[in-house]
Amino acid sequence: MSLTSEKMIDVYETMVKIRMFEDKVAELFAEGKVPGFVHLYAGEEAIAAGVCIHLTERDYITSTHRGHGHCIAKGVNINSMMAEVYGKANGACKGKGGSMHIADVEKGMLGANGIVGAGGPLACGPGLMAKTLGTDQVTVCFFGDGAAEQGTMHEAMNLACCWTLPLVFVCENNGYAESTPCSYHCAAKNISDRAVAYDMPGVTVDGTDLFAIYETAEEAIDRARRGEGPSLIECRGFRYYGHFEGDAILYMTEEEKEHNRARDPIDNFKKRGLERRLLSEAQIAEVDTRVAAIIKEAVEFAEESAWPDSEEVFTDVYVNYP
Ligand SMILES: Cc1ncc(C[n+]2csc(CCOP(=O)(O)OP(=O)(O)O)c2C)c(N)n1
Ligand SMILES: [Mg+2]
Repeated sequence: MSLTSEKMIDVYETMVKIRMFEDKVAELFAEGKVPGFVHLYAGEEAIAAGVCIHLTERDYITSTHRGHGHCIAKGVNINSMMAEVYGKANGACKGKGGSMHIADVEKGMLGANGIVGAGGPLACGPGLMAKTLGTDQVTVCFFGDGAAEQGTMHEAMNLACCWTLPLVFVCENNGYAESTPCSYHCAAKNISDRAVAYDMPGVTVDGTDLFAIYETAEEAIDRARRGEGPSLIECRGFRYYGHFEGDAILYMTEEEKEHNRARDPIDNFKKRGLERRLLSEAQIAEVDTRVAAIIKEAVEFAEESAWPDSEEVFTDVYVNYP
C-alpha cells in the first residue's frame, strides 16, 4: 500500500528525530558529557523509519551497536534514551547500558548490542516463540555489512528458514565495517544474493530511499506475518559520522563524503514529498520545530536526572529462580 499523507508525516518525524538526536549526541560527546562508546546512525534514517513503520508494539526488533535509530523508530521514549546515553538512573536500562545497549522489551526493542552479528540468533528466539504460540508477531533483525560476514548471521538465516520463522533480515550496508570497505570484506556482489543459499527472497534497495524501503519492507513483513517465512533486504547507504565518535574518517575521500551528502535520505524524502504534494512546507516546519523541542527536553531530562546509586551495581545482574 502506498504511503498515506498521515504515514508520510510519521516517517518524516521519525527520521528527523533520529537525525536531531544523533547530531545532539555528537555535540554532547564532544563536550565530554557522554561516557563510553557512541556509534551514530545519521545518514541511515530511512532504513529504520521505512521498516519500523510497518511494525506494531507487539512486534520485535534486534539491533546493533549503532542502535539509536532503531530504538527511536520502534518507539522507545526519547527522554529515557538520552538519560541512558548519559548513564543516568532514569535511563532505559537504569544507566547500566549506555549508548550501545539501550533496550526496551515493552516496546519490542530487544536491545542494541555490542557483539557484531549477535542480533541474528537473538531474533530467532522471538521468531520461534511467535511460531510456537501461533501469534502473528514479526521480528526484524537489523545488522551491518560487517556483521553479514559473521558465522552467526549465516546460522541464524539458515535456522530461521529451516523453521520458517516470521523474520525479516535487514542488512544495513553503509559501505564499511569500521574502516574496512565492503568491497574488501565481501566476496559477493550483493549481500542479498546470499538469500538464495537459504531459499528465501533477497533484494537490494537504495538505503537512502524511504519510498523504496517502505515498499520492500512491507512486502517482506506481510510475508512473515502470513507465516511464509523470512526474507533478506540489503539497504545500501552511508553513515555521516565516523565508525565511532572520535574516528577521523581518514578512509573516506572528500568526493565520497560529497557524494553521500547529495544522497541525504531526509532531504530527498522532503523533495519528493513536496513534488508529489504528499507533504507541505508548513507540515515540515511544524515537525522540525516540535522535534527540536523534544530533543531539547530530552537533554534537560538527562542533565537533571540522578546518577545511579552504587548499590544498583548488584541489581539486574543475575535472575533468582525461586
Ligand atoms: C563479534 C565482534 N567482533 C568484532 C567487533 C568489533 N567491531 C565493532 S563494530 C565492528 C564493525 C561492524 O561493521 P558493520 O556490521 O558493517 O556495522 P556498522 O558499524 O557499519 O554499522 C567491529 C568489527 C565486535 N564488537 N564484535
Ligand atoms: Mg557497515
